[in-house]
Amino acid sequence: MGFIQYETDGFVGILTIDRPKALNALNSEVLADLDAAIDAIDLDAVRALIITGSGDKSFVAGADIGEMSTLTKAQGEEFGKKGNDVFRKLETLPIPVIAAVNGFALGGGCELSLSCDIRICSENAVFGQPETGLGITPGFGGTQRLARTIGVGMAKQLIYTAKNIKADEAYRIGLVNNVYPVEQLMDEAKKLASTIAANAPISVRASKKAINDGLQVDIDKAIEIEEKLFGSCFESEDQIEGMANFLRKKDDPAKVKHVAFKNA
Ligand code: DAK
Repeated sequence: MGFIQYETDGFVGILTIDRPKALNALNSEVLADLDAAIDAIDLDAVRALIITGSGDKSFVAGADIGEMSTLTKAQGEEFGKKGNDVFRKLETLPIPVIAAVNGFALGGGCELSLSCDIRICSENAVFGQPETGLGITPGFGGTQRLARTIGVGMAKQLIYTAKNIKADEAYRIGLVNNVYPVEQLMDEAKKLASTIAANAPISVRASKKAINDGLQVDIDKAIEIEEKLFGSCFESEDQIEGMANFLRKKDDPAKVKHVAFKNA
């Protein structure tokens, strides 16, 4: 895929946005390649996905300003929809997605990380929504997902001021879960992804769906969503074996064994 590299490491998929000359900025081609790369992920073989940027300087430095600079109103809306459709596909991917933010995550780059389940970053990471300084609004979900992630007040401050923040501030406001030295970031991302991948895939997927879908509705409906997804795990091989393993352990600690969860 032209602007996307994809590899797997055990149950973990690693998707790299690869346009380093433009700091991995998102133009229409990158978005189309990202869309196709997400579609091509074998969800029977991969249990967690990591997204990162190519090079040591940037995750994604935003939507491509050159491409956007001459858009008409209609084209602007179309470009926004293209990005939103891809980001929503990522957000609703059945498996967890970790953004390993290895440098600039500005505008569309910050928004890409927000459509992932978990964000971790390197010490050189820089986050921001510079759009109001460019005469536009955030257009790939930033006005919606940033507030849902870090709270309305802080999201408004970041968007209205267009000021960038460094990794330590991103950690302080809960935009990222952890900050690592640059050279450790991918190892830590893989460790986190592998820990997730070692748990029962249907439970992890059902948990992601319950959290995401539940956040869109009122608490009574949200609890119903959880009930349905909780119920859906029963009679699966993983539920039967996971619970049997616990009971064996209670009976005789020597009988404990590692459960190799399946997709069943
Ligand atoms: N777009 C295009 N090219 C970019 C780019 C970007 N966002 N960011 C960097 N580049 C390119 C530079 O032009 C330069 O290319 P050459 O000149 O070498 O050809 C190359 O990457 C290296 O960049 P610099 O030379 O500038 O590198 P520095 O280390 O000096 O600076 C920087 C790094 C990240 C601070 C700087 O490049 C920068 O400020 N970049 C722009 C960051 C930014 O403002 N990003 C947000 C873009 S706005 C919407 C849809 C989407 C969006 C909004 C609305 N709808 C349709 C409603 C999203 C908007 C955005 O993402």
